Amino acid sequence: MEVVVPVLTPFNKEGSIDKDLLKSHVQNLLDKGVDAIFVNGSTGLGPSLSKDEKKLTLSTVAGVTNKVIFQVGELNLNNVLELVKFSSDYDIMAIASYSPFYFTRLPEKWLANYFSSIISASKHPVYLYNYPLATGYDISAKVVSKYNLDFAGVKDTNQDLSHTLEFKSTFPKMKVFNGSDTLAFYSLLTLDGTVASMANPIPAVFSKMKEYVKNGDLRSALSLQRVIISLVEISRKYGHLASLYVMTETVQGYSVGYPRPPIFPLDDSESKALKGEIESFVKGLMPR
Ligand code: FW2
Repeated sequence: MEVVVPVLTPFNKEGSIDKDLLKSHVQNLLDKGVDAIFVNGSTGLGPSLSKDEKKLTLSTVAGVTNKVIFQVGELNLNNVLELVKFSSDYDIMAIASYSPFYFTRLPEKWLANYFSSIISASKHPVYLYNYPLATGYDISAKVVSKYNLDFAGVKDTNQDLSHTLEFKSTFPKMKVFNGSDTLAFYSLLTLDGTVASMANPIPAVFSKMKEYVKNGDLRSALSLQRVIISLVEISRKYGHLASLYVMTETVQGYSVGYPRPPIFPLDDSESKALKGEIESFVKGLMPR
């Protein structure tokens, strides 16, 4: 059972990646008990990172830990395969990719071709990142089975847990994660773990929840899930992705820089209001 963090990518005001902030954030997440780091995910603004920036996030995070899943998805398959090749020099757990997005009505077979090209090129295990709401494509267990895609794992970002569970029942050996913060407890209980953006600001809550689930104290685990849901609701009011930067700084006490437009940083009054809400919510409530 694992807590995986889709790590935020810290940018400076000019829009370049701040490697030092990324390194120290990753180190803190590991110190707080998370099991692995998902690099270039949605939370890491992966779809807006260039190929070279994706390489930079990998080399930076791999300098801290080998518990890394490296997301390589792009709309140019040559770039994707270059990233796959680049990853072969690193000792990491796995690579992952979402579907090519934006283009509508791609035949299922083309999507399968995209993933099988990655699988054939990779020396690392390959995980599917299935996020139908964002990509427009649902690479379900049935699709994976139909095209014999040899995925070692899947991160299914889906509010329908039964959709994620179908991967486990179809492929018992596959590592199966759900990627929704609001289902983290259920993912820990029924799957191989959770990939949770909220673990950026509150890693210790997730590791505690995992411990409760392990020890069978489901009531306590569920009370932490409720805390997570409340924080997700607060963050969504201001824009979830940008809010995570402010929340992480507020709760953890260090800067993780800024998001990069079109994920606009919160302005001063929004940051202040969000900080106020978080501080009053968090105070005395939970381990940090
Ligand atoms: C990622 C995740 C979490 C997301 C979820 C979407 O890569 O950022 O899927 O936060 O709202 O796995």
